[in-house]
Amino acid sequence: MLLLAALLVPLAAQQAAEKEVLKLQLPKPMFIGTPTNIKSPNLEVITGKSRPPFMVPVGTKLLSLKKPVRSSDMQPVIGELDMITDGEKEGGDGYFVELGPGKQWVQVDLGKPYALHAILVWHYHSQARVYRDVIVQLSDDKDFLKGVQTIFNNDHDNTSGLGIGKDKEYIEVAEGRLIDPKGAKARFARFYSNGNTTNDLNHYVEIEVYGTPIS
Ligand SMILES: [Ca+2]
Ligand SMILES: [Ca+2]
Repeated sequence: MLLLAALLVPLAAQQAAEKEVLKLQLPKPMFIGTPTNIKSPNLEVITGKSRPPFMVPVGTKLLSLKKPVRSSDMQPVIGELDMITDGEKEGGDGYFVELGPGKQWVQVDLGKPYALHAILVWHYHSQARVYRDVIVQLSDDKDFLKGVQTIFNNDHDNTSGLGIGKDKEYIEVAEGRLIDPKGAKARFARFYSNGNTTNDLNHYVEIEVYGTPIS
């Protein structure tokens, strides 16, 4: 009996944790090499290396493709909001949405809550830039008034007034930024930014949200 219990427990734990590599389709890089001309007090150490494979639970799927997008700026300067979830991730002109200056957000509606296992963001990748005050929040409330979980925040000095973030700023590259929601459950994902090192405007090429159904 004791032996049986000892065998069963590890097996169950193994099944619950069964993982596979997240498969991504990445756009072509638009610049090569490690940019050294960007100075920022909260910038991560630049290694120039590509991201290692990221493990997600077996069965994780892309949930955000063609899902509706809302924004604090519903009339973008360039492009349309639906370009943020259209699956096109190239870096050149015609692929990015440009939102107005200062603090702006966009949010993706997955239609219902899912358990989320990976989120990728491409703000802009035809030139090395750092976007300011990148904050990613999850909620089941479309207005983000209740049940808000913050899963990424690199606003180290609280410019955006959503709290001090402990994450580092980063340079945009073609592989996008992967944020780990660690299985958090939510229907809506909201993304803040506050200009960038080139100008005061806010840009998105694509957002991808990956997850599994909630049983
Ligand atoms: Ca796109
Ligand atoms: Ca800040």
